Amino acid sequence: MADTLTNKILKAHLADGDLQPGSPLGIRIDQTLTQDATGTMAYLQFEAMGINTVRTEISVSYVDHNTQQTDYRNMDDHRFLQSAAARYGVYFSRHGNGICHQVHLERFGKPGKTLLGSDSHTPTGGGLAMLAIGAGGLDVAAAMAGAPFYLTAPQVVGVYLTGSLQPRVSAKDIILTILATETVSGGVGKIYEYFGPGIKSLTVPERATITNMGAELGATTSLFPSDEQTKAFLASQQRETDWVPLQADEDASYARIIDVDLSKVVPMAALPHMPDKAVPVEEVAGLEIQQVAIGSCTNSSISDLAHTAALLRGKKVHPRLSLGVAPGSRQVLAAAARSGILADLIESGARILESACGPCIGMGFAPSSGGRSLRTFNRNFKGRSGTADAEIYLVSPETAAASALTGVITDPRTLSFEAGEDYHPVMLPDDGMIIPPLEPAEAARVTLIRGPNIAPCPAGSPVPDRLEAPVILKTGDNITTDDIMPAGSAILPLRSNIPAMAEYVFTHLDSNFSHRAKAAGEGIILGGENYGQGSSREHAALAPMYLGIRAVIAKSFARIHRANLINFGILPLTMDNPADYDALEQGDILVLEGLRHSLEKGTPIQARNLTNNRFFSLSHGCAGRTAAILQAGGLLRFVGRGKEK
Ligand code: MIC
Ligand code: SF4
Repeated sequence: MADTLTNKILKAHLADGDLQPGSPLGIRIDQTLTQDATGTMAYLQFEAMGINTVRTEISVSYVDHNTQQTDYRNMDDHRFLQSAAARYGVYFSRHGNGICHQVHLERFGKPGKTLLGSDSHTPTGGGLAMLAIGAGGLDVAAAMAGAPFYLTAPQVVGVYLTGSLQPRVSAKDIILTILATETVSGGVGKIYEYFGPGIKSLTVPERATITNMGAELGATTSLFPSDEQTKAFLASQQRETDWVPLQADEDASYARIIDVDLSKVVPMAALPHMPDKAVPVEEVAGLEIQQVAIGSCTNSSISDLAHTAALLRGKKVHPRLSLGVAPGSRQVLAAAARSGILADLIESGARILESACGPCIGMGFAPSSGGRSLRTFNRNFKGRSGTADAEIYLVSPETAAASALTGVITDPRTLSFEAGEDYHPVMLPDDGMIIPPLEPAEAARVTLIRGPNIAPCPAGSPVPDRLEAPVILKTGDNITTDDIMPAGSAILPLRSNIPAMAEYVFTHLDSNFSHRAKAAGEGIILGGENYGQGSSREHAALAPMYLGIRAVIAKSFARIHRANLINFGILPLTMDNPADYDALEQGDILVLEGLRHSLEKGTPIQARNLTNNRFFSLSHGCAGRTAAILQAGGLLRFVGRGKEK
């Protein structure tokens, strides 16, 4: 039977279950990546599993999210991560070496391999024909321990590309165009596979921009074939031997096909505060801006910087605004320096920021109050920039650079500038900031370095048979993990200290949440559609669990967050009749009975709202392994019972 590329890779890694969309599936994981903000928990959990060394082909620990070192906590985390990498056979990419997804693409990614990363933008690797999936830290720890990764077998959606991009239109505009119609929840349970004659003209970094932001569709991942472009990219990294040709069979069938004629794509901007609110730039052209930021794992490749510099060369950024540029990796920064790109950026007035996530996760470069900021990033959720009332627009590097010159949102096609091909930047692979794993005997002698901010990971408790608890908070649709467990410079240093971090749960939406939850002892959260979209941070489950949240009732869930809730023993419940949402209010006391029986038998749960004496029906959608994890009180306890192979 003709196969999609997705199914070919899944079949080659099948460990459990089958590929029938919607059914549970376990796959072998070849590579893992962690970053510092999710990594400390992941290695604490790996330690709790009692395994000596990782059982993957390659595992890499990156430090890129919190590099500000405003006090001892940050460096303490880094030292812990470095010692854990040495202890468990993991590569360690040091602080300053670059953003995990960019560096992984450059140095470790291989076509046809599976990659599981404790970061939602792990699908960046799909640009290199890897099946690269984002997950919570605990799932990544389990994969490092050699366990299969469990997911719901996805539907494969084909994206058929024809034509080629017009000048000053770029890969970011392609994915923003797709987001505008597919929306931030359209990709849940799906893998987007790109094919067609249009892919030939797209380089690996351009493909990676598209697969990176496939995360914003809610998709399991996105995937490009491995072809001559892939070979050229690997050759530029002196890794040509890692290349294998890979593509879907000619007559492979897809659940649905989206047609995109690249020659018709125009510069796009996602309006505040959702990545899918994308419109042509010309519709918002002329709006005054105070800030421009170029970088993040979406748009920080050397060609992104070359296009930016070509536009800025010999000119100055508008006096009203501040332009920040964060190259994606040290390799990109060095190539920019050697080729003259960096000098042109500096001379234009750009502030060169560290090769790290930086402003993308609210670590500095926050906009002014009520400010309008143009960013080449992937998320513009309210408050994520560090300024609650700022307006963030997501755009391509070309649009960002053009607007940095004029001070207003500008369609780059309306300015004249050279393409940037004359820079000829050369990427010189240099692994000097990547510490390879130690020999096993030496690794066994390493002790983990734990600073005072590193608290043990709290464990969940088994789902009770009866739960009587209040609704602590009622939220709307598309609640993000940034809403649930915000990041930013004040909160990110607490990632390895759940009791301290729990104080900030929902703090931007409701500053009293943690207080109410603790006072209630046990509680329930009520959500709308696509609850928990966005990042992979398991802290958005772990910290509520610490506050006594036992169940989240929602209209629907985002994939990674639902898995994280299960991993920490919190029931993810959907309303059988979504209209019941309207009859529930914050403060209502709910009684949920027969929970364990329902987990065993897969039957619906009868819930009663004691406040208005209404009954309604809920489903958990769990069976087999996921039901058993909830019954055990989370994945760590489940593994502890020896049920995970
Ligand atoms: C993000 O972009 O939201 C993050 C910060 O990279 C997160 C991970 C985290 O919260 O540590 C993600 O995308 O998973
Ligand atoms: Fe870092 Fe931003 Fe990418 Fe997340 S989206 S990994 S914070 S650059």
